[in-house]
Amino acid sequence: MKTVLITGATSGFGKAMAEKFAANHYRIIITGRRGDRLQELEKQLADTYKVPVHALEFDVRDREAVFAAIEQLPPDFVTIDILINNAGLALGRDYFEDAETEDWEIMLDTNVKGVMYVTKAVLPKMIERKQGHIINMGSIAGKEVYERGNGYCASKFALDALSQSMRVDLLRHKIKVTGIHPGAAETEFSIVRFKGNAEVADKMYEGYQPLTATDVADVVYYTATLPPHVCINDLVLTCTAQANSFYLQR
Ligand code: NDP
Ligand code: 8X3
Repeated sequence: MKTVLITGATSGFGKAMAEKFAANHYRIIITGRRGDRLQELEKQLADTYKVPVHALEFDVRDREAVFAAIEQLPPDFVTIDILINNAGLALGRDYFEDAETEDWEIMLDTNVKGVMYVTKAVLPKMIERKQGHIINMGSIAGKEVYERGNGYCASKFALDALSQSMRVDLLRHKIKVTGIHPGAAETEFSIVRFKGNAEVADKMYEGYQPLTATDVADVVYYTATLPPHVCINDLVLTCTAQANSFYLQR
């Protein structure tokens, strides 16, 4: 039985991926900051799919907490085959001059440094075994900028560079690295971005059919289950109503 660690599994893509992998008999490690949701999902996956599930509660920005959590994994869960760096967020949608510097800090710390910490903590065992797959959840916002996307776009462009760097550096250890770049998908992403303003968040998905978390989870699962000699390096997916970063047909 293979083991997958999914960061940011309390909602959206991460939760859908946990369900997809559990349904396909993977051993699951789920992470996030909201302990109540983690507990609920741990129970749901174990009860429904009868697979071993372990929940780790930590903030990916907290370097010490990240390393401590990975070090404390129970013996059955230490051999991680697939790491999905999914935890991330956007905060604010303002012109550069109006954007909050604190929002920039949080996005860069979470979307870039958080991925570096978690990956560095998980890597030693993958290197030892000379196998593993790291999947980083980028964004179409990391391929092309859009108006008022400044800090979020910068964080996802940086993550794209990081995925490319990891792929080159980890090649000699036979570790696959995949960057996945979804376009607009309806999750809690916009509620978080607009700081709880559901009315503004809902408008983001009006008049067209966005991606769902399940659509993204299915694509990630496909990427993760290809034969050992095949690696999708980089994959952009959008709903059919979207082309490029913010061109939507409504
Ligand atoms: P959600 O808001 O639904 O989920 C985000 C997840 O990230 C939650 O589980 C949250 O858990 C976790 N998270 C956020 N900050 C931290 C942190 N500091 N430490 C630990 N966990 C954290 O959004 P999505 O599912 O849509 O987003 C998942 C990823 O996909 C993100 O990286 C996002 O940038 C990216 N993405 C989203 C798109 C979209 O349109 N929805 C499109 C392209 C990419 P908790 O709050 O419990 O910590
Ligand atoms: C989230 C997608 O286009 O809202 O990464 O930035 S977008």
